[in-house]
Amino acid sequence: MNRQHQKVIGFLGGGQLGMMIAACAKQWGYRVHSYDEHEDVSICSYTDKHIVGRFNDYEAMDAFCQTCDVITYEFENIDSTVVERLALKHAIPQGSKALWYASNRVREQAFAKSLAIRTLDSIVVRSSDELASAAKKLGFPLISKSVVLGYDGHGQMRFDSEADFESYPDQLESILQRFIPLDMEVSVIVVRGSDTVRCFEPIENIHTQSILDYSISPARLDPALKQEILEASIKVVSALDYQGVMALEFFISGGVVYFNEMAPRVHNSGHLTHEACNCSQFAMHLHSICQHPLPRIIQPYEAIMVNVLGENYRCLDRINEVALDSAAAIHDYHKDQMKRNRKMAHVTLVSDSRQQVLKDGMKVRDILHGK
Ligand code: AIR
Repeated sequence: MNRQHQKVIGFLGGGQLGMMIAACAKQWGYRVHSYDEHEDVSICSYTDKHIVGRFNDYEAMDAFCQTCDVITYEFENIDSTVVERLALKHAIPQGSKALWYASNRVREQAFAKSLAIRTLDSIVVRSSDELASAAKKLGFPLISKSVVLGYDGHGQMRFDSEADFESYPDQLESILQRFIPLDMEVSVIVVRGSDTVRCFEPIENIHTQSILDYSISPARLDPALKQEILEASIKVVSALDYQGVMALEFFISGGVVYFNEMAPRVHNSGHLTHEACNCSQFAMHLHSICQHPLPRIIQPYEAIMVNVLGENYRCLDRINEVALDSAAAIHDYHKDQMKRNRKMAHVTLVSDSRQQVLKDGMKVRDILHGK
């Protein structure tokens, strides 16, 4: 029998991130309603009711929220001004402030600076002429990142000399930064409840062509840098009056920490918490938005998570046929269409030995790459 008295959790956005929170919500006995621009999205494997609509349609989103007890968003491409209006009437514990900053790189960088968190120098550009004058100040190599709608490497370009500026699309607003050699890219998954803030162990991220390739946890960090990163993360989540899971990304270059970006939602790098920790980022997010007390986070395992993109998806079945010392868990996103560079699934491996889990993780990655 269904526990029909249970709360309805509403999801704005129904991709894999929403899907994994929804799976946890269903396990706990909640009902799930979802709203997305597309039919047949990942969350549909778990949802009780799915509505298709635009992410800037206040009336449709308001009608959707009326059917839910608590609402969460899982994607930055939702209009923050609409969420601001909705939050006046409905329970949206993440609020709209974090979304407003995170959906625009100029605002996001200025916000970090206002909290005295170190960022890379950046200049806003809108044309190849502006690129040329900014390049004189910053020096090569450079990277431009579009101010809005830039996830998974969308809207990023690298420039090694002025000759590369020709390919820059006119009118595109980007922030331009020096492309610096990195010691490490690190993310922190932080969760803020009604009266507690908890952090997962920092995670080491390896990107290939600006898309997360694999993540390792815990990150091999100098204790002082780890402390600095955790303090900055707690400062951000608290300043935004945010409730839920938030991810912050940092660069470490020459032993110095720089804030890169934040995501007011669960995060790809945090997927490994599902197997590595006593409480996953998905469960923590639910605890937080449902106003439950937050459990203390414990991570008994060394973990690696390998992403599976469209071009690697056909090799996924081979993973279960290989003998590995570490336990490998496949998470399929149930997407309706396979595309190059589209995240289709991930594989997490855990072990008590870091060396072993890295070895097995690289084996899995090789299999996915057809080796
Ligand atoms: N997502 C959101 N920001 C970054 C990522 N990866 C997730 C969300 C969103 C889904 O990606 O879960 O709903 C969209 O995936 P796709 O493949 O349709 O672009």
